[in-house]
Amino acid sequence: MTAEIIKVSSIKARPVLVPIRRPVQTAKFSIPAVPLVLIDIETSAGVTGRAYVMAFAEWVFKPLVACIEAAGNMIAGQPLAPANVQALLRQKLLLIGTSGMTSIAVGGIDMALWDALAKSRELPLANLLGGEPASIRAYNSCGLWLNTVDMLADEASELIEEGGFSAVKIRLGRPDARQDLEAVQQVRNRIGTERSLMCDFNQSLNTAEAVARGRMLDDEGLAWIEEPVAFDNYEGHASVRAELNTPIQTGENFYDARKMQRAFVCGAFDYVMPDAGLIGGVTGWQRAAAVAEVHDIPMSSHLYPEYSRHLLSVTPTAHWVEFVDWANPILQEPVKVENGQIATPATPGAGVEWDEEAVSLYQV
Ligand code: SMN
Ligand code: MG
Repeated sequence: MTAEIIKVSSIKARPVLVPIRRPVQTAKFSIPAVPLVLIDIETSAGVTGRAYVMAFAEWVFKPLVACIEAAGNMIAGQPLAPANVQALLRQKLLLIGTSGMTSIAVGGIDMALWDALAKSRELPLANLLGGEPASIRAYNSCGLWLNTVDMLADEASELIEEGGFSAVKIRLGRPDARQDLEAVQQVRNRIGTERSLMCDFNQSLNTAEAVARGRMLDDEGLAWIEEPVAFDNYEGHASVRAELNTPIQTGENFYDARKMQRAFVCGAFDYVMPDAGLIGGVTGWQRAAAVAEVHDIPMSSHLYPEYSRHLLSVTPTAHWVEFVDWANPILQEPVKVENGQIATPATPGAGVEWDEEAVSLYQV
């Protein structure tokens, strides 16, 4: 018996601007409402693959939608074989490059193709990848932005209560270092020592500042210090790491497994957290997961909890899933956290279906 060869028929990309309860404010950027691009890929089997990608800023909508649609037109008529499609798209991008926007387009298309493939086989994505849908430990990343220190303890309590969380992440990088220390201590006092507290500098420091702030925070029991310096300053990450006991986390800006490997060789991190969109979707994630396994590095996810729960279900060194609820308003099945865990759905595909009424409300 030979399996039917399913082909890619067409692609649609739609921008939506989704309201957010606690607007993103880091030391380097803000996101007042969440700009997402929804991708629908029709196939000859009649199943539709779906994924969204984060555009990060509204001005990116136009070029990102154009990039996804142009790439989608190039793959129309191709077999539904995500790894081969990715190789083709990366080859087409050889000269223009696969960082940033082009990588997000490739990653989003890849996720939607894997969703279509899983649906066509009537399997949850985690099963198609050779594993089983698992329950993944989550930290709440939906708050503790660079806001007034006085409001953070109450917000930490709210964040913990939103899903019985055992961990939350705080953003740091205030102009006055003592305010960062104060913020960490206020939150720690509220959540107690039995819960984990991660922190993220969002690339805001230079190496010397990062060493100084890291030393200041080193006895606060932080689970990790994330992106203390520019993401591609691997040597800087390594210098900071050499000075501290607190583990260094990075990876949300890696756009392929090779960058991750380079950073590892430089000694840049203890933990890694690729972004499923930017690393090249399911295909790119699997390659990154192999690098993490080889080097025994705990691997967490960045954004995209819907896809990440399937991916972490099959990641040998799975660590934490970052919970953000930003796509929930447009999903038929919003991501839920119970007892601090995200359950991976056992329905075919990734479990990403649009609530079309909400989509029409937020489409721009
Ligand atoms: C982050 C990145 C992008 C958007 C919002 C927040 C942050 C994180 O670096 O790790 O969550
Ligand atoms: Mg981060």
